[in-house]
Amino acid sequence: MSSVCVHGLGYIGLPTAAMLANYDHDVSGYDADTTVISELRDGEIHLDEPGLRAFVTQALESGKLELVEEIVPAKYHVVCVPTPFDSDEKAADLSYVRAVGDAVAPVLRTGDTVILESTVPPGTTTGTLQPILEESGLTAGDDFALVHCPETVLPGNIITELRQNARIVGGVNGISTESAVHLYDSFVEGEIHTTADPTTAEFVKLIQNTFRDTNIGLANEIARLANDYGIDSREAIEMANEHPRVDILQPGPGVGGHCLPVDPWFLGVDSDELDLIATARQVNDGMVEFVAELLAEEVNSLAGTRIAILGVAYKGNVGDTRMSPGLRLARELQHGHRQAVPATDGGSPESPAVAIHDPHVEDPTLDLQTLEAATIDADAVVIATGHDEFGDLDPHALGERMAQRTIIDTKAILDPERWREAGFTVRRI
Ligand code: SAJ
Repeated sequence: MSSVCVHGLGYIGLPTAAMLANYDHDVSGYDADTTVISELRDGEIHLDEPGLRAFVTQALESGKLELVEEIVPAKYHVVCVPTPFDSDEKAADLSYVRAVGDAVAPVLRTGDTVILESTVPPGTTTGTLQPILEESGLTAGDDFALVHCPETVLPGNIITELRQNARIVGGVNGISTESAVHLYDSFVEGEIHTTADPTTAEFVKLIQNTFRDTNIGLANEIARLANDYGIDSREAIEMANEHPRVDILQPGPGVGGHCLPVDPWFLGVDSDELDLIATARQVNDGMVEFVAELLAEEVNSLAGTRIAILGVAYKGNVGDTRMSPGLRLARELQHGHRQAVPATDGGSPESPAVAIHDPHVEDPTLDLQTLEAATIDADAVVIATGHDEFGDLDPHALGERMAQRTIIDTKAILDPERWREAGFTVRRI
């Protein structure tokens, strides 16, 4: 089996490194953040992902995964570093990709393969990474293989999807593509497809997440329309999806995470063609304001009320809060929302007191409270994340603690009849 250096031990890199090691490759796991390395050495996994701890432990204990503080020569370099988006500049921050290029170039040898898995604007592999690597004096395609192979795994199900998902492999030439296919073939059970070049593979990844974001944007607009008509959007979408060629996703408080809210903008970095896609983004971002409006309708005036937000992870059963709709709603209620908060003293709107609770999130920078503390004397509760725990909430126990029995279920995980029977006013998106 081959030697592989995995660059970046985050949500994608760490499981990928462990996967390759558990499939008998000799893997060096590198992260520029030395605390990640030292925590992993102490047996701490910094990510909340089902099954990951045991999977990584197995790889480390077998000796096949070694944690390294310097980049080492390897037959394969697999790059899984973050590529954040600067929404003000409308530009992707490729500094981590460039840093990997700078660090790999001095150790690159003839016959090696460099695979970029990070999500990037089309053209990055050949336009940004390739020239940096070629500072080694070697030429991509002739001397070393250069490939984009986007990761596609769903947080919460990463280990299964790493094995089972189809992969898209686009190299700068046939030999590059073949070399990467050979590596993925050692653990991927899904189909491995090849594209003409890395740019197509980069584009494919972006349009996958854009399809999902735009579809959710449609669902969210449908939810707002359904609200105007006084009907249940979930029932309407379920019925619409009975048609064999209709598949509308679910509405909610907005779209979070590090992929769907960001990747559609990557498509527009070098293009002015974002119309529908940009509108869907705005619809999704506007959902927190819609939730605040629903709240204001139910408690009459938000000023002076206590609101409990349950769920600040970006989606159900994960602990990741990046671009979380729950946190955005908290900020909207406390600082941003003007229409829902009537002015009380000459135009200065008064905000409600907002408490947050999330059983999956550990973050000392957030003022997270227990369920009891967050909901005591609350005038309304908002379910902002579809954690399984929230589906098991007892309406009687919750109602006894609250000042008013109002619940906004943005993820439709509660049985509305049961909660209405317990005296609750229930609104859902
Ligand atoms: N959401 C809805 N309605 C839905 C589905 C999701 O509002 O019907 C929301 C979620 O609550 C969450 C957000 O969308 O806030 C994103 O969640 P997600 O589960 O749709 O996706 P991610 O961001 O966890 O992972 C996506 C996946 N992409 C696709 O399904 C096309 C995953 O396969 C990618 O690997 C990942 O992005 C990535 O890394 O790009």
